[in-house]
Formats: sequence, structure tokens, C-alpha cells
Amino acid sequence: MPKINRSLIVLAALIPIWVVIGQDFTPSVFDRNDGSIPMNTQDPSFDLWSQLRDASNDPGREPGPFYPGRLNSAGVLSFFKLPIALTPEDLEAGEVDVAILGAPIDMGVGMRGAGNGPKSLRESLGVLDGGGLPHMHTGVAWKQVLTAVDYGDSPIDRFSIERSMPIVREMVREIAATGAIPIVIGGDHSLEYPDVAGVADVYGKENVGVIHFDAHYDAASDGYSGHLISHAQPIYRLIEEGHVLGSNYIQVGLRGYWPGEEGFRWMRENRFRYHTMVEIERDGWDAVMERILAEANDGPEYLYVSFDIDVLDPAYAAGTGTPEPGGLTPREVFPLVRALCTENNLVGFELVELNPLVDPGYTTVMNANRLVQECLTGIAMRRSGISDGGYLNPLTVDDGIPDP
Ligand SMILES: [Mn+2]
Repeated sequence: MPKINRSLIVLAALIPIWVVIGQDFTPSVFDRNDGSIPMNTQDPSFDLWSQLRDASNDPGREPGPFYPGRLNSAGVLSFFKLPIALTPEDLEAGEVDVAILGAPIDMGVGMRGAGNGPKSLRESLGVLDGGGLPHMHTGVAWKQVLTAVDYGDSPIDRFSIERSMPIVREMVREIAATGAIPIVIGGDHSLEYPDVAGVADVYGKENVGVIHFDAHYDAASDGYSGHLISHAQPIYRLIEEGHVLGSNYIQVGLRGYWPGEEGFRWMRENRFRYHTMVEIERDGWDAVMERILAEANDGPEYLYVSFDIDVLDPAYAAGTGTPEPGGLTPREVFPLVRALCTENNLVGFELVELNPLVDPGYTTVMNANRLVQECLTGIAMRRSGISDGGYLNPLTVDDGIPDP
């Protein structure tokens, strides 16, 4: 067969393929100019609560916190080896002070893995909580002062951040309504939106101030990559919907390249207070820490602390989705978080963006573990009648003066 004819046959054979490909790529599949794929988040064919297991065959029990394991020390994982509570009735019957809720969502961050945050904290080293011994700096043992429980994980749709938000908000509201302090272990920072909104549902809109530890701005407006909810937007949502006043919002640890000047202007227009690493480098940590504590005391009656682990330098917290060099140290943030939780009427706390999948040195999980306990210690100090967040146990500071 002559060469030219063979090429013609090949070309002829390609024609139907071309026709098929051409049809597949017509814009009829979706509107390229719009770019959105609508989703009905209220679709009744999907019910997040259906993730709850069937408890109808469980042995009957009186309401209250309970230990599911056989041993005191191990067997079934819970946050800080605390007892479990599953319902508001458990919290009320146990007169629970603090309920720690896992929220394993990471649809709001580009790098997946923060959904494993709650699990990694539950299985973190038991020695990190001292087995109930007093905190060396303060002499206060939070486990002896507070009744705290692991409230399990919130149902999450791991394919939809939009569907997950109302459920998390309902769980947080449910805890706060009993008078207990919800501590939410994320999960990515999109959680701040349902967490703070859930607390504000109970304590009232504009009645809660927020201290937000973060390397990043997290106040991106609507239309961030076409989305309304992500780990870059929780602050914008809270301000736009009126849950929190800008003048009651305090940012700590901003650095890197975000926000640009427009973002700083937005914060000023909304009367935010912010303490960037620029200010901390110029004035030193002690001075800035004093300002933050004074501003927190000057706010509304109730305080919420949002702690993004990436406010720490990547040397101490590599295990996070968006690390940012030049951050704070554990020795800087531990005393501040402890003092905030001592001196204020804390109504909620969250630890977010902990991603154990990129934490090869285990440093991030360790620091996250201790950080939550610094807040628990602060709450316990307040309940023990200590009002000064900077209080230190004189026994553990050897000033050279012998005891009488
Ligand atoms: Mn954040």
C-alpha cells in the first residue's frame, strides 16, 4: 500500500474520535462564565446526623460523665484521659465545667490533614498532662479543680464544609447552653465561624470578644476562590453577620504577606485591634503581652480565644497547613494564654490547624497539647480564686530566701 493512502486511512479513522471529543468539550456541561456549581446544602437526602451510631442497644445508664475504659491509664482514647460525655444531660448531671469537642474538618484548608487533629491530641503522650500533678508555674492542678470531659467528635461531612458548619454550631451551642465552656479541637480555622456563632447564640450577639492568635489575616471577604466559607474567611463572616463587633476583636501574631494594605484598612475601619510581629519585634514581647491583656480586660463581659497553631514559629509547629516563618515561641504564648484564661470570663476556646500528617518531629502535637492545658490551668486558677494571670507559685521559684 502506498504511504499516502495509509496516512489518509489514519486521518479518516480519527474523524469520529474528533467528533466525540468535540462534543464532550462543548460548554453545555457547565457555564464557564459563571464558574459555580450550585449545591443545595439543605438537601434532605443527606442528613449529617445519620452519622450517629445506633445507641439503642447500649446498656442503660444514669446521665453523667463516664469512663469507657477498663484501666485508669489507657485502653480507650480520650482527650487528656478524661471521662466521656455524650449529651447535654451528661454535662448537666456531672456539673461539667469544660467539654472538649473534636471537629475533624479540613475542607477549608488547601492542605488536607488537619481533620486528624483531634485524634492526634487524644493519642498524644500521657506524660504531657502530668497525670493530674500541679502545673509547676502556678501550683494549680486543673484536673483536680475542674470537671472536664471529652465530648466526642462533631458529625462532619468530610466532602462539604458548608453542610458541616450548622452541625458544629449546634454542638457548640448545646455545650455552652449547659454553662460548660466548649473547647473545640480542630480541624481547620473555618471552625471559628460556627464556634463563635454557637457561643454568641447563648451569650448574645456582640457580647463576646475574641482574641485571635494567627500568622494570617483570616478575614478574606466573600468570593475567596468563589467560596463564602474557608479557613481564610471566618472573621469576615463573624463581623458581617454581627456575631462579634470589630472593636471587640483582637488579632495577635500577623506576619508574612497577608493582609495587604487593603486588609489593614478594613481592620481599622472596623476598629479592630491588632498586634503584628512587626510591633512585637519593635517593642518586645513583654510590652505587647501587657497591651493584649489590658485590651482583653477592657472588652465585653465574655471572651473567646481562637488559637491557630501556625501563630507559633514553624520551628515549634511545622505540623500545620500554612506555616509562616518568623513566629512566636511556646515560651511567649503559654503565659499569655494562661493569663487570658485566668483573668477573663472565658466562654470558649479553640485550637485549630493542627495537622499531624506533616508533623515529623511531633513538636506540633506536643505544643498543641500543652497549649490547651495552659488555658485549662488558667480556667482552674480563676476558679481557685486567683485573679492575677501572671501569678507564679513561690515554691517553684528559688529566690534564695529560705522558708521560715
Ligand atoms: Mn487561621
